This record gives sequence, C-alpha cells and structure tokens, in this order.
Amino acid sequence: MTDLIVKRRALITAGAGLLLAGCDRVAQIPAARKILFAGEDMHYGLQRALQDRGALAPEYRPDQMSPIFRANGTRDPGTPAYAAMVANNFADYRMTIDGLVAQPLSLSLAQLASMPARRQITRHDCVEGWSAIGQWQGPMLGTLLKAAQLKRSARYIVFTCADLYNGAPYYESIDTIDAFHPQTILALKMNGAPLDVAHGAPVRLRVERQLGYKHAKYVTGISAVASLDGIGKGKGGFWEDNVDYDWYAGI
Ligand SMILES: Nc1nc2c(c(=O)[nH]1)N[C@H]1C(S)=C(S)[C@@H](COP(=O)(O)O)O[C@H]1N2
Ligand SMILES: [Mo]
Repeated sequence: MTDLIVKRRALITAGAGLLLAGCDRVAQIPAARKILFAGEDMHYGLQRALQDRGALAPEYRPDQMSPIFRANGTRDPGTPAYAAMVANNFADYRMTIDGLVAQPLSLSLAQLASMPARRQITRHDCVEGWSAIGQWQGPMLGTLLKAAQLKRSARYIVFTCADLYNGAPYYESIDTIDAFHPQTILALKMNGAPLDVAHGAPVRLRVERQLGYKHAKYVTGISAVASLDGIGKGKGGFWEDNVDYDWYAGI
C-alpha cells in the first residue's frame, strides 16, 4: 500500500467521508478547506496527500486572455517613497534578497530584466469571487534564490511590499516548495507591457498554484527565513494575520 493510500484512508476514517467524492474537489470547497487544513501540523501532510505540489497550473492560449483584468486590493501604494520611484520610472528601485542566503543581493530593474525569464498565461482566482486570465513574464523566483545561494536552513520566503495597511507593509510568504515551482515568477510584465501601478509595478509575485491574495504586488524585499514567528502577527501574510485566510491557499 502506498504512503498516499495510507494517508487517504486516515483521512476517511477521520470522518471526512466526503473525500470519496474526489479529494481535489472537496479541498476546493471553502468550508471543507477550513476543516481539512485546520491543524498546523496537518497542513503539509494533507496537502501532499491531496495533490502533487509540483504539478503545473493550467496555462491558456492568447485568445483566452481576459479583455479586462481587474485590479484588487491596493491599486497605488501612494506613499512618498513609492511616488518618487514612479516619478523616475523605477530607476532607483532595488529588490533586496536577504535572510538565510550566503550571497545577499540588491538588484535593479534592469538587472532583473536581463535574467532568463518565463512567460505564462494563467488564471488568477480571487477569494472575493472573480477570476481573470492574463499573461505574466519575469525571472523564476528559483533562479534568484539560487543566485543568492539560499541556505538549507531556509523554509519560507517572505515578500515585503511597498504598500502600507495602517502603517504596516503588506507582506506574504510561501514555502520553499512553491518558491522553486517553475511557474513561481517575479513578474515584470503583464500582457506584454511593463507592469502598471494598479497591478503591482514594478515587480509582483506570481505563484500560480495559489489564490490571488498570495500574489504579492509592489515587491521590494525578499527574505529567506526558518520560521514565520515574529513576522507581522506570525501567520505568514497580511490577510492571514488580519482576516484569518489560510496561509496555504492552494488551487
Ligand atoms: N502588495 C499587495 N499585494 C496584493 C494585494 C494588496 O492589496 N497589496 N492584494 C492581493 C489580492 S487580494 C489580489 S486578488 C491580487 C490582485 O492582483 P491585481 O490587482 O493584479 O488583480 O493581488 C494581491 N496582492
Ligand atoms: Mo484577492
């Protein structure tokens, strides 16, 4: 009997008989997600049993792209520091990569743009009930983490953003599995043009196997850490801290 079957049996005997209807589908029902992924330690085991973390999110054809891609959350950080960056077309922008890395980096937009890039047409799903298909282009996060010589002790990658909510920066985090997923990129372009302010200029995360709120816009800092304790309120992201969204928002 495979490990996976043992885990599925354990789930079913735990009372989640609904799972017989199809694990992946049940995992997408919000109420079921809350129950299934309630315990901290159960998170990983369950997610691994339910789906292959390395699988690719669906990609679409250019003719399937949405004519209008809504902007959500912050549409302009509006701080003096951000406004100054916009004013000189992000010439002073730097992306810092620090924390548990042997080679901390500070990269300009031109340096990021000169790296090998991935381009993908994917569907963005927001928990508020809308979706849109768009094309994204930029270096894979994994390429950057390798360049920074990520240490083995790193477990999470934390993204700090230029927009503030009640004075604190928006932030998000993912684990190293998603960080090295091939569709996890730092997008510099959307639909063939440099990212606009509404969609996260100059750099935003695309982490295609997860819901919209994980796709941090206006990223200015990337930090590799061993634990999320002591960052924000410790739950790994702005919405996780403040409205109890799941940290792992897999789709
Ligand atoms: N920095 C930052 N990133 C963010 C948000 C935000 O308010 N600030 N909102 C999130 C949410 S809820 C969604 S659905 C997407 C929206 O991305 P879009 O504006 O490109 O559609 O960005 C996510 N990333
Ligand atoms: Mo969202």
